[in-house]
Amino acid sequence: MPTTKREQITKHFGTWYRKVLIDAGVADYRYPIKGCGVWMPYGFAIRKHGLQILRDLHDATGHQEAQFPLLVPETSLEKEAAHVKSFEEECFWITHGGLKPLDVKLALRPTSETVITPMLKLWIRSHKDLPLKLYQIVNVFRYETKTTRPLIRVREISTFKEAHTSHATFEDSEVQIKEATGIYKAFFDALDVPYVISRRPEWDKFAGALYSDGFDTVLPDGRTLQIGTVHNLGQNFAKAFDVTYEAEGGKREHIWQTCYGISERWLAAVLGVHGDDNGAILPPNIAPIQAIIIPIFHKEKNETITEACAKLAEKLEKEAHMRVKADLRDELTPGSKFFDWELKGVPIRIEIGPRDMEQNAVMVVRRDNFEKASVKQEALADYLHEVMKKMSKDMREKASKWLREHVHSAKTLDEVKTLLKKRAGIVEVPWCGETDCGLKMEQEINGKMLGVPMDMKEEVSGTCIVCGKEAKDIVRVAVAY
Ligand code: 5CA
Ligand code: ZN
Repeated sequence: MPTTKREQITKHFGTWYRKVLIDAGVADYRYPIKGCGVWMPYGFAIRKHGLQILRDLHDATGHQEAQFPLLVPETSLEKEAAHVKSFEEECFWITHGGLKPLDVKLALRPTSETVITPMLKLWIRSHKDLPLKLYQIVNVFRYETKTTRPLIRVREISTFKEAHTSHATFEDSEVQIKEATGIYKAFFDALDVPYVISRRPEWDKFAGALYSDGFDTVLPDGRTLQIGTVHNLGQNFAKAFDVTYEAEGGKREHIWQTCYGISERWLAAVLGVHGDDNGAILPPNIAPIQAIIIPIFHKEKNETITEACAKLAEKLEKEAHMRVKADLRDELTPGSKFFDWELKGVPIRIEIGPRDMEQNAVMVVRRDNFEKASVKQEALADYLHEVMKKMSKDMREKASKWLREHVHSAKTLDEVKTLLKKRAGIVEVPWCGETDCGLKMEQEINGKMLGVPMDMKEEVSGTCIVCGKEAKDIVRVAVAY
């Protein structure tokens, strides 16, 4: 019996990851343009289920889905000074229409503040139009110069969920930040992916924002991955595009904005956080196939068993409302079918052999721990729903425990360096709050400051690990993707 092992995935994560993406039929980045990949049918199906959860969470909280153009005129992109400074080098630029040079260059949107805000100016008149909460799920383009990695750092971000909200007051925008944070928590909880939330330091906040909060998880190689960000934009874009509303006294005020984004990185996190040496392990919530039924016969094909498998698949789909498939391929042994579906991360395997047939039972095997149980057919539907719930809970707990074990605290630069050299995960350290010390810290440790914890009460004590002055904050640092 195979057991869950995480040797390959932790020691050779890059190799494991690339192989699983292609061999499991998730995504293929061997396209002739760097950082652009293909969603293969199985990956596309996982994506669809994940996005449904994300859409439901937004729709249930009064967000409206819309879609804006891909192209941004340079004249719009350059309106907000900090924004253009950060993004102009990261844009793909269109300079020609056919063979004729364009009067105004067009950028492929790197994100959509400068696409959406000019339209808000047309739509928002009075306080009655606020709040306005919009989102879109589209592709955006960034000319990334760091090493590209499938789903993790791509140049065509093909699955960019960006929400953009407008409010009458700063206080309302702060309430929105809390709601957005709650939506992202719920999303990652549904994927059983654990995270920490940190307020990014000034030098790493989103260009044009007052502040940015990042969700980070730790991948099996000990590096952190930013899996989502929530930004309070203040009135920076509203002022740049002069978007105002008529307040109750008749006075015109600039709107307050927030935005928050999640990309296909959520799937990279799901694969990395849950996978084992046999391949992917998908949370039942987003698995395109929740249970795979495999006929077991030794020598020759057994028609009765084959038929029972096909029938059971149909029955579970109809009566238990599960996504089920029977693997009736003649040319493969049961063993090689197991291998295939394990690689693809199907949560539950159902085996039917001659003995099971006699007892009117089936064998149920969990992908996450290979636990087996013989279950009577009549009790199967309820049993499977229970198992899926249990599995999701166990996966979340296992992943959370692993993350907790990869958060350390340290009191000196040397301790941090040693921990990060071993790729031990996240380290919490005291910091005086000065930018100079922060930048020096990043340089010394060869890592990044994730920022001040937003998901726990900080008890600040000790001295800055760089300058030795009294600490103002505890900050998280890590080697980040
Ligand atoms: N306008 C804001 C909110 S939508 C924005 O663009 N924020 S962002 O730059 O932080 O991007 C949102 C999220 O997209 C990031 O937290 C990160 O998880 C993901 N992301 C950013 N760049 C890439 C990339 N090159 N490949 C894959 N995902 C990315
Ligand atoms: Zn300092």
